[in-house]
Amino acid sequence: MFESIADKLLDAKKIVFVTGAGISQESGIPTFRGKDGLWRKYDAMQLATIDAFYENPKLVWEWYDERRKNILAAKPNAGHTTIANLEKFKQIRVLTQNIDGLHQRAGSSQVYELHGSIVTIKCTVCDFKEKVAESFSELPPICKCGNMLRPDVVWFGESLPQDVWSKAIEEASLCDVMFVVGTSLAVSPANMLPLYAKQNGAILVEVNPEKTPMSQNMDLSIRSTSANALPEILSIMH
Ligand code: BV8
Ligand code: ZN
Repeated sequence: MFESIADKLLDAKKIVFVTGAGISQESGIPTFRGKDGLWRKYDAMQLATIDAFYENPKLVWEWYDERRKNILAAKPNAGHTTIANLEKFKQIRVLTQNIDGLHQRAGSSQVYELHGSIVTIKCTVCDFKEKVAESFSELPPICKCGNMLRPDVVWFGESLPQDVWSKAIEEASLCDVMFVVGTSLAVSPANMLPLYAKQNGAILVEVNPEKTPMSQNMDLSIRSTSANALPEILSIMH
């Protein structure tokens, strides 16, 4: 699958992976598209907003609790483990829209969580923040300052963590090859990262069973699943 860019891959110093829900689909975690994107009768895009949270914090917490249970029960797949193993050969950076932490669990050491993490919670008012230890007896859980706790994720209409976003732009602008894996590129500003790489003359490779809005900008489009396609990159490195 990757023969046409094998030389570029072998010459590359820094390789960046921009990933989305598709890379975790083969770990049993639903994507946001189509029927997958619905929880009970709610559209994920509706629930992942600060308005939905203040309108019905218990409902939003139940959604994240259920997703966290699925995610903690899931295992990284060959897509995640390949990216982690490539660190033996190249400088690898992962810029992910996923909040599931599966890249880190697969062993990737440089992961930038653009949209936060489902395994961390924070206070809606004070600067309290901690990893989720146990499931909560009462929803929404209350902080010691008396205000509601919330998942440490970025909701629609909220800005990305500035330090993570500026680092992501830097890495995208300095890479030799960028793989865009398992994302519909429907959400901004994350969907602009391939543009930064293109501006720097990087090789752009897409791994997705379906076309995306940037397919025509790719140097190579692999119409396959990530767990099926990515391991082939390793065979080129050996
Ligand atoms: C912001 C965390 C500044 C929470 C998420 C109108 C027009 C344009 C933009 C906007 C607009 N109105 C508002 C905006 C901005 C908005 C936006 O982009 N909206 C979209 C919907 C139009 N963006 C924001 O609000 C961002 N903040 O801009 O701040 C600002 C502030 C105020 C006002 C304006 C601007 C914040 C966005 C972050 C939101 N949080 N997640 C949670 O997860 O609960 S986004 C969430 O959805 C994910 O993180 C991800 O980013 C996105 C889903 O996309 P994908 O991951 O790509 O998944 P998807 O299901 O869509 O696609 C899966 C793909 O995988 C498919 O292509 C499929 O073919 C493929 N696939 C499937 N299986 C496999 C596979 N590929 C490989 N292998 C497989 N096995
Ligand atoms: Zn607090």
